[in-house]
Amino acid sequence: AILSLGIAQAQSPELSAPPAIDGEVVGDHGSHTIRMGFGLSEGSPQYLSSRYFADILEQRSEGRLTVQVFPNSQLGDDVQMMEMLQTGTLDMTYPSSSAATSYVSELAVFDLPFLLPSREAAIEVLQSEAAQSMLDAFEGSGIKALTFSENGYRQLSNSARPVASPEDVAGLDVRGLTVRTMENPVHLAIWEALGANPTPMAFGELFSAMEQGVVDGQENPWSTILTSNFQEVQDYGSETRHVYTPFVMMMSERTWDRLHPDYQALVQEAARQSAAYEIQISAEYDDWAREQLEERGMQITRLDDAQIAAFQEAVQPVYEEWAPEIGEELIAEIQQIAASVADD
Ligand code: TF8
Repeated sequence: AILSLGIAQAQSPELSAPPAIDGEVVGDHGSHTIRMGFGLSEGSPQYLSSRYFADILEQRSEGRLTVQVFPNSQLGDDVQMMEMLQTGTLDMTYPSSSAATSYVSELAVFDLPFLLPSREAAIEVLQSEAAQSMLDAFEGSGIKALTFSENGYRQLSNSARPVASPEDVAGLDVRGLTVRTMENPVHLAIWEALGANPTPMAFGELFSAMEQGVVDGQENPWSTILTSNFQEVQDYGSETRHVYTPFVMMMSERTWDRLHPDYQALVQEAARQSAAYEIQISAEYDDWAREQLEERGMQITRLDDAQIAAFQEAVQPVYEEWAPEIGEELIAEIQQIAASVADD
């Protein structure tokens, strides 16, 4: 009877199980309920790793620390939830770094197109001292940044036409694609350079904007496209990998300050462990998601090196405009870390 309801049950990918929870139980320093909101839906790597984070806290505090998870932008978008952290009306959130550049401007380095050539390089960067100083730089903002994890390589999808070149984005005889971007100036510059009409918009409004034809397309990792059912309103995908976006797991400084130092240490450790798990399943999920999208009818265009190079060339003006702002030295440092992996 349940099957006849006609609700398509999404098949699940085969994901690694979370590592067993070990480590000592932390002493009794009172009970806290921690509310965590974020943008993606149940089933996303972000959601699954948040559950793991909750399990670690719960087990190692013998149930004194509990985490309530609110997915699907139900408490607000990335920007709004960070503001809620500052005022203390929400305990935790998990935005894209791109949404947080108004707090820590250095984070915009991650918005530069084609900066991180491989996941291995990206992960090395996320674990670097340079990345740790970006987390530390939140101090005093009302937000305690705990760890980076992976949103992933962003890919273009749209409802108008297959895209294999910047010309396909800009349109020759037809108008340029209207592409939703995050509310981030570097992303706006990227899509302007490609000849699109970039339209910044909160993620939670995106599905209906595409459904109603307000925008032609958007760009996000395959896993996000699938877990958000964008394939229902987007016929075409292109494997552009134009930006690698990290997530930042963060807590309200007010909540942090209320926690006993032993609880703080536990929260920090659980954040790192769940981020490591998220990074692992994010890759597994993303590969699977691309296949699933094709199975569900999305026409995905893979781009060869020459085609990617054409995109890279078209977005060069973004570096000219933004590198001085973000810091030439920081960019060089990140590129060097990335290159050290490529050379291995
Ligand atoms: C975006 C981001 C989002 C995430 C999440 C929904 O496109 O990539 O998918 O930050 O909060 O807005």
